[in-house]
Amino acid sequence: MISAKVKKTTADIKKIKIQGAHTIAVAAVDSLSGIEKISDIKSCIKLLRDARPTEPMLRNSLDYILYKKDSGFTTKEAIQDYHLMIDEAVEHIAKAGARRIKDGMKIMTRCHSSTVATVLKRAKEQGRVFEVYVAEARPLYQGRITANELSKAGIPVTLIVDSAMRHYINDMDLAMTGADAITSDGFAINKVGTSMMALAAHEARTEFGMVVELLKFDPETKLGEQEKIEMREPKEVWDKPPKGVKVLNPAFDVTPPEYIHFLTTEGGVINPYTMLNVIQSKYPWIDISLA
Ligand code: RUB
Repeated sequence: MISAKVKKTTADIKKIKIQGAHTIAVAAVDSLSGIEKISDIKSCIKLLRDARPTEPMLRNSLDYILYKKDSGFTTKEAIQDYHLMIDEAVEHIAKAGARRIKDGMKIMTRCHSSTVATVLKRAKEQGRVFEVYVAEARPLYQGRITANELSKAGIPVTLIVDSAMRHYINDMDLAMTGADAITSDGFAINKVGTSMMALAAHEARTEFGMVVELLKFDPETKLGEQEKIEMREPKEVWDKPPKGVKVLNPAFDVTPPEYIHFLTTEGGVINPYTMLNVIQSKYPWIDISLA
């Protein structure tokens, strides 16, 4: 049986009422609370894991709950354990990420990544003085969530449209985003337009990095699967386009590893090519060989 809470959470994830890889994964795991029967858990997980296709952290997190249930944990214990693991991961990322933020820096980011926001807020709490340019991430403008959150934390923020990223990148000391997925060959998938930001940063010789939990690694890519790019409704871009005009709305794009200077993870600051090794030692329960 699928609970009303799981149905609602799945719907909210699909509609982007719940957004960002980390928040999606945590909401999905939390929605399993109170469901103990393994057959019910499996039905709920089946529904939740496909709520958005480009979200390995969602799938890895749900797999973790199943793994813990198989090891004899109650659902409540498995969820508590998951929270401990994920909170510890974010704490490591916040510490390592904040170290890279120096006084006087101008930093560009885009869309809304809770992980990026946590790093920037941590640097601010530590007394660092810096400012952030946020690209808005049309069509759903999640950049406004970031701008609002950082501004409330007392960080000076400037909002720009996505197409102004290259115009301002020369003024930046650092460009930094979150990620939804990292593949076995080190490619990173994040909100569509991120690859343009990385490209502009590369051209301007501005450092570009990502702050990312290791659970965003997609084990299926180890077997040669390509990360699926979610296609969203065209009407998010243009509600009623004129007849004859086709609208495409990919949610994400792919940034090649050669444009990514660092990945700040709970396993340390690494380059994208080494993600596989780090995740294997940190989370051996992710069955990479048989994925
Ligand atoms: C959000 C997005 C975020 C990543 C990382 O896209 O691309 O950068 O999910 O976020 P959407 P986090 O709004 O379509 O979900 O660091 O919070 O996991």
